[in-house]
Amino acid sequence: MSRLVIVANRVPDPRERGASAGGLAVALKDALARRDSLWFGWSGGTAPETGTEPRLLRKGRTTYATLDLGEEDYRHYYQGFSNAALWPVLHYRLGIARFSREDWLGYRRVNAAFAASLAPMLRDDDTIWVHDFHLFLMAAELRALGCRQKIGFFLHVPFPPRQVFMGLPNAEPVLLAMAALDTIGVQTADDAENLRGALQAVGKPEAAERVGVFPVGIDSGGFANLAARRFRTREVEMLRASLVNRALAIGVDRLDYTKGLPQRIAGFGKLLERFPQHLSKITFLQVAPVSRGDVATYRALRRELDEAVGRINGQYAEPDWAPIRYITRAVARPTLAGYMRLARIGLVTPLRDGMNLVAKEYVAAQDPEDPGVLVLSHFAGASSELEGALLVNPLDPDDIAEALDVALTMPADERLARWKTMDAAVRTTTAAAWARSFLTALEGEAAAASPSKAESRRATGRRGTSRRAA
Ligand code: ADQ
Repeated sequence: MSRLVIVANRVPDPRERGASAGGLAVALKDALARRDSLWFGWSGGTAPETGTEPRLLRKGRTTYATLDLGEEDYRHYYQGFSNAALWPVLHYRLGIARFSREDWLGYRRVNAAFAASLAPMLRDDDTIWVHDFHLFLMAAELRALGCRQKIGFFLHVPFPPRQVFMGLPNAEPVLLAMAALDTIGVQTADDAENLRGALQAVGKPEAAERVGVFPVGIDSGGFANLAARRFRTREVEMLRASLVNRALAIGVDRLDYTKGLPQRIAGFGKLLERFPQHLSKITFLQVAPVSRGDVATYRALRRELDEAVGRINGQYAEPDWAPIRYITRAVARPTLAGYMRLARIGLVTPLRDGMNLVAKEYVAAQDPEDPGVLVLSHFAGASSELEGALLVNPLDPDDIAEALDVALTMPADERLARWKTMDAAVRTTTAAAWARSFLTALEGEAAAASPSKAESRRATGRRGTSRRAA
């Protein structure tokens, strides 16, 4: 089988395995296990100038090739165009996007530099799969260098309606560059419709036809096992003991303005105000490690949350109960899995989200005998698959409060019935299924069909690496 070349802004650290590895590494695990692969992208480090010769590291059948970013390029390509312009626009937040020509030039420069550095490493029959909005121009740059391989692209975040995207001063060159792709994957039918509309508007109807929907998933069996095992550990036991029989609601997010955290805190405050019967009966644990702490919007968000949490705790806390526990440090994934299993409510209320894997992880983590309730934003991609969730408008604190009240009083048989439909969905659209269906679209049936070793082991009931790694 031909080699798979993954191109992504960040390359995972090959020393981190299984549960501790980054999201994309986990999602691609099965795809990478079945064939030789090259993973190319940014090392995560900076240097005076962006590198040209990638550092190579081989592990198993995968070679990791990384470049440092020059300090200017880090500022303009990463902090600037990717995080301050594309990220908000793609999440429908045109009003807070910051545009500058220097950032756009930096973005073009890095996409071109990555392509120039990757091109000499490519073999004629490689299949190239580019990930996410940092690298919209990559395929066009590779084509300009004469690369004729199949190139696919997956957008992990939403794609907004054409009228919103066109607010990006460089919308047109970005869309034109996407016409160089053979397969363009997005998370939901809405994203596909929006992207097709935008491609048609710039005169690329043939590219619009290459857009397909590939909802990303998790390793649901692996996560369920992890949660069940971690449930019995000291950390989870300590949390359980500290609740003193109160219900736990949990939120787990990167600290990002797309995740709807101030609105979520306000919704929880509304619950305490409007439904005082729950006072001292529920504890809300929000885990939100700081991300992009060097961007001003993110620092402002942190201050806003500190204040909101303090206000609600000050207003409602008792000497033996604080309504909100708020952690901005990272918590290890296995521990989070155990916490999710303990929580009666999973509170996942992004203002916009490509998919939101936390919603799926919460479902997978539940005890099948006594599952909790998922309160989920209409505006997360996951809402189209998880029909058993209580769907809310994340901008409306009253809606969140009412859903929390329903969740807290929901009879066990309804909880179970709702969870079963969600669990079936999460077990169907797994990470492995996502990668397989995308690669089938890109390469054709035959190339992507043979099962990986990990899948064969699972099918025959033998312990696979995902379980051991957890
Ligand atoms: P993210 O915006 O990072 O991903 P999400 O899909 O929710 O959002 O989370 C990714 C992973 O990070 C999950 O596995 C989650 O458990 C983990 N994580 C989140 N908060 C954490 C915390 N506090 N501590 C430890 N781990 C945490 C982008 C898009 C999403 C899309 C994914 C995958 O923005 O919409 O679902 O890519 O395509």
